[in-house]
Amino acid sequence: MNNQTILDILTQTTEYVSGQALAEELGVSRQAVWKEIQSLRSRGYDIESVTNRGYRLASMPDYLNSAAIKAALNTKIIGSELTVLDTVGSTNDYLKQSGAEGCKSGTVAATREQVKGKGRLGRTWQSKRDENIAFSVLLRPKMAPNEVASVTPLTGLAVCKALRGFTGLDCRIKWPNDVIVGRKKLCGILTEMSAEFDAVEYIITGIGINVDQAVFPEEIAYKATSLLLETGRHYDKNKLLAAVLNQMEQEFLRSNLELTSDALDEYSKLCATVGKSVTFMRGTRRVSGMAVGVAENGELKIMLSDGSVVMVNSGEVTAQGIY
Ligand code: BT5
Repeated sequence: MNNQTILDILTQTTEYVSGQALAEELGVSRQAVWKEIQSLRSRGYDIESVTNRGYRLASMPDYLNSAAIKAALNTKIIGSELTVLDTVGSTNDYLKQSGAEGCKSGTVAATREQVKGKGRLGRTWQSKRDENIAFSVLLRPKMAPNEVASVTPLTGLAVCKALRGFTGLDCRIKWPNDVIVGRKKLCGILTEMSAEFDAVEYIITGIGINVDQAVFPEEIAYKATSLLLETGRHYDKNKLLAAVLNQMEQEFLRSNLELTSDALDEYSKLCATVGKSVTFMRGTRRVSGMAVGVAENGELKIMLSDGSVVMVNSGEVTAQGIY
């Protein structure tokens, strides 16, 4: 018998469901239902049982679990296949394997623990078990590899809006796609793709959000923050993850994965880098300028001291006042 199915039924109602009804719906014995209820209880699901009425889900475990995420999801594509792993090296790498095996567009892999989280350019992403959210989304858009650049800012925009809506915090985007609060990093995004010469096979967008972590390792403590540190509150990680997935689907469908003028406008307004003095590497030289906007292809527009405007598409741009 499948846990998911009993959970699916119990999460869809606040009423009691009789053991008989569950058994009939699942095509199993009442004894099998009872065993499964015991197993769910041992994993942290608080399931009440009342004679002659049946079972009722009183509360779910606080850690990431697919039933709770699905209960708060209102998407058609993103999350139509959704797995929550107990532990994994990297959710991006996990989905790469699923992508190679043909998983469908919109597949999501989240994990309670990520032990080899990846940042950009070979850096690492640190995350503690059950304290933070780490997940990846695989998409199979019909686009050329050079069009994929829009996905990163669109994801940053979606995550930033979802976090603002969910927490009320004044979250901003640090170009290209960190989500920050004040001067500190709350969320990192890593987009990777597999492509043929002229067509994308799949894109994987991996997102790490610091939720309940109160203490960060020394080397990142000066620049990392979490929802707990910012608000003093514990947020429901399952609802938060669902809110981010809901917003991502809305943003992606609305823009057809292009950086439309509406999306660009919103992105620029939420971008903390725009309007700041910045420095960046040009060849071997460090150059300073003023970030004046974001271009349609997601590049950062920087005005130099002679008034000329240059575009920067990746790499490191350091904005004054932000880590
Ligand atoms: C990122 O890279 O910010 C992308 C992070 C993406 C993580 C997600 S989690 C799910 C999915 N699976 C993966 O394996 N990865 C994705 P970057 O801009 O290169 O920033 C990395 C730098 O952020 C590190 O070198 C640290 O300085 C810092 N850092 C590491 N962990 C952090 C944390 N939890 N909070 C804030 N900063 C952190």
